Amino acid sequence: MWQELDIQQGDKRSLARAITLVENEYPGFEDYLRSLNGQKDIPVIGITGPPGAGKSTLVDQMIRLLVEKGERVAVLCVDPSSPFHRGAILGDRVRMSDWYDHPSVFIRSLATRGHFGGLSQKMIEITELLRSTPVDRILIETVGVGQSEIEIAGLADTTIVVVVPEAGDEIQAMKSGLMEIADIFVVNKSDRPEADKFVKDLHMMMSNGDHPQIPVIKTIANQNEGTLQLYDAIVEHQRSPALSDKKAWLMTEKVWELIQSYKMRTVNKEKIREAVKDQLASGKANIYAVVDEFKAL
Ligand SMILES: Nc1nc2c(ncn2[C@@H]2O[C@H](COP(=O)(O)OP(=O)(O)O)[C@@H](O)[C@H]2O)c(=O)[nH]1
Ligand SMILES: [Mg+2]
Repeated sequence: MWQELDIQQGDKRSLARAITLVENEYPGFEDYLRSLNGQKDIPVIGITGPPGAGKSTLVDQMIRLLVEKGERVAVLCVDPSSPFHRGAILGDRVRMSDWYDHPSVFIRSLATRGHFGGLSQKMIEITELLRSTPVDRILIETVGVGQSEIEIAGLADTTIVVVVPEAGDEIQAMKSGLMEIADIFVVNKSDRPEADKFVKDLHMMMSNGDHPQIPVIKTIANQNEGTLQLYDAIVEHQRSPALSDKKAWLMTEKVWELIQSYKMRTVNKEKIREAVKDQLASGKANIYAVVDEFKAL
């Protein structure tokens, strides 16, 4: 089964199959992941932002640009609202189908729930898998901001936060967390009249306080405007000395995340629920009795 997978030669069907097997923790998947020795330093670009901000449109334009430059691109999409799958609405499907069948492009959606292991664990493992294939760049689209648990900052070398121009008040409400994770801000939908004011406010917000000055790129993704500027900003970030420091931090984050997942593997929430019910039924529920029963496993 695993031996038949020929991902290091760039066979897309093998890669799709390998991802499914890893996603479902098919027996032997851990040995398989360890056996991949081709891990190269392939730049990983994360694109995050609220639903509807234009992330997929931007990724679509970015694929076009990279393919035109002769690059091979892998795209991992972890956005439940994304049209980056074959079952999407007609317009998007037509647009994207070009890429699904393009020999230099591999696109994969990752379910946000329903697979074994945690989502972060799967994102790390699949990114490592993609690194073992002959690609030049990996793009990961995740829906971010707010309630979402999808954490891209610990995964991507360059994190792009996509926002859209909104009323001045809302920028204040923008999670300061975004400032911490963004290497590049994209203000998409710059065809909106309030775009310039928004960009100005964004710069102002960054100059107040001790936020670093993050590049802000204006784009109109559905008209392919600003894509080239974004590409330049990505290249600049990937060449910056700051990135070599970030790499150690990133790998530490990933190791930490994987250890956490592996350690939790034997902890079964259903069984905890049973034990909790017993505790509650006893009339003097003790939280530590349950914790101790499970933490030692
Ligand atoms: N007006 C305008 N619409 C855009 C722009 N970029 C994307 N859209 C539209 O916004 C909608 C959401 O885009 P999508 O890429 O699916 O957003 P995602 O949820 O962040 O992936 C789609 O209908 C796009 O065509 C833009 O720059 N300006
Ligand atoms: Mg999307």
